[in-house]
Amino acid sequence: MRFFLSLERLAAKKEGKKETGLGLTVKKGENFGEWYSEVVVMGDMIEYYDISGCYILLPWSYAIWDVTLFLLSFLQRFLDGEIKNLGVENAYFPLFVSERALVTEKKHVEGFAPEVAWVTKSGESALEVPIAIRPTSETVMYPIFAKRIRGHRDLPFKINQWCNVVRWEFKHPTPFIRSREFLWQEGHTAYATKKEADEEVYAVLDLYRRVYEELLAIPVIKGVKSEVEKFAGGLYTTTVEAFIPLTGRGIQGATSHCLGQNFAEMFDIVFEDEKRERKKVWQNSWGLTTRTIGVMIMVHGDDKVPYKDVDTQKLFDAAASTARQLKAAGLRVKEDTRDNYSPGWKYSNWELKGVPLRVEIGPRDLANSQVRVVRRDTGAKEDVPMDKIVDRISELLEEIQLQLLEKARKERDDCIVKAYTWKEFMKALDDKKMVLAPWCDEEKVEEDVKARTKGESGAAKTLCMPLDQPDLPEGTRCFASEKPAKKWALWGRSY
Ligand code: 87F
Repeated sequence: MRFFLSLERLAAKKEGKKETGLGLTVKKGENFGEWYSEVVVMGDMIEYYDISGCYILLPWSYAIWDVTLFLLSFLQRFLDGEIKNLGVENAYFPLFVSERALVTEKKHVEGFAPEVAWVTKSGESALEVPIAIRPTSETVMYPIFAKRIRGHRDLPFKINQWCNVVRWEFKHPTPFIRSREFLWQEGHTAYATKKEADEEVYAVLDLYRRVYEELLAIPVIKGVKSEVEKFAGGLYTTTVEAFIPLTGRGIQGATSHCLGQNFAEMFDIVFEDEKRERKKVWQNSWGLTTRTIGVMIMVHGDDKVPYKDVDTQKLFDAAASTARQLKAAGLRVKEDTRDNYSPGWKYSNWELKGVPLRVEIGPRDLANSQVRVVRRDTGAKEDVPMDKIVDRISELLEEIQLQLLEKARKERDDCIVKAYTWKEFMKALDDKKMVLAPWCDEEKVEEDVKARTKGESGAAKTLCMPLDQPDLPEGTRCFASEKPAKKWALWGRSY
């Protein structure tokens, strides 16, 4: 799968659309990669940039990040608010990392080293020591943890940062899904005991589940990563895994790690406990990125670009009053008062951007003191009396949100197949399914499965060991090694 369109072709398509009123040229089910590229460009979400793997997040997509994560009015600044509810404070650390700090925790950077970008020059002169651009902030933050954590009263110590990070990836880039610079929040915390750290790992994981399910209407599976797939610098990694039905690929939605005491050891983050003994702290780190936006487009994007004629008379006053009421009720409203486009063209334009609910006001509506409300997901139209607009539209938005989640959940569930044997496993993979299989939980077996499934569309790997485990009767064997199975693991190809 390639997500690629030349800049020129895209520009031409965009221009062509303006002139002809036509929208997408490919269907989601026919060429998913091209469809995705078209949607993010023609929906005014992304502009391409002259550095490969870097994209401009236009207001229409940035608003999703903003609204979802900072300002979401009806869920009250959802994620930021919830992070603060966990007792975590926001702070900001520098973009640049010294080489010395970066290699303090060798194991953590080892596998990632090729992805680290360096600044080597200022103007024409070489820097005395090159400076790395943060790919993640463990090595930036933990010296400060070491300095500020002294006694048990300084714990727990909890910091979150909203920022950009840079990872010079060499895999094929895809807007939102895999870009060389992306936005995220990274939470970093330190506790006196493992028990407290464990509890937070799962509290944060559930928060991430809620971002996906409650805000973006995307079902996710909570689970633990295998030893092969976990973050090597930590103790264990938990994940929320989403699924893209059309490509049959799993995708990691966000992660919450328990780092154990590895970083405490390397950065000397110690505290004096009640008995005046020196102890290493237990640490976690967790992050959620702008990948969320890409997953949302991939799961819920559609081919809808209708074009129809309606009365072209502009009823700006009625539109303004409607918008005012809806905004006062905390809804996000955009009035489109452009008079150089036909209503049909405007419908197409907003459909392309994914607006869930359209309110039309024509002369007949005005005469009847009503507006016409059109749902994107079902296409259903209904006339709503002007004095009931706020209640009815709030209700409809709630309903759309729930139905989107249910629809995506059903589609996802239909793509999970249980396999007890290698043959069943391969059949399911070929059918673009995720596979739930009894597993012996041995690293060598996972590497072996990877090797045996390596093909054009990439090897299969464990996505996670779901927290919610089906029954595993005594005597069940691993689908791959035929050794006694220890747990159910979810396998699949992934992004
Ligand atoms: C790329 C280059 C250098 C991922 C990297 O998941 C280092 C890294 O440490 C690296 N790519 N990682 C793992 C990040 C771990 C962790 N950091 C805080 C998270 C969530 C937020």
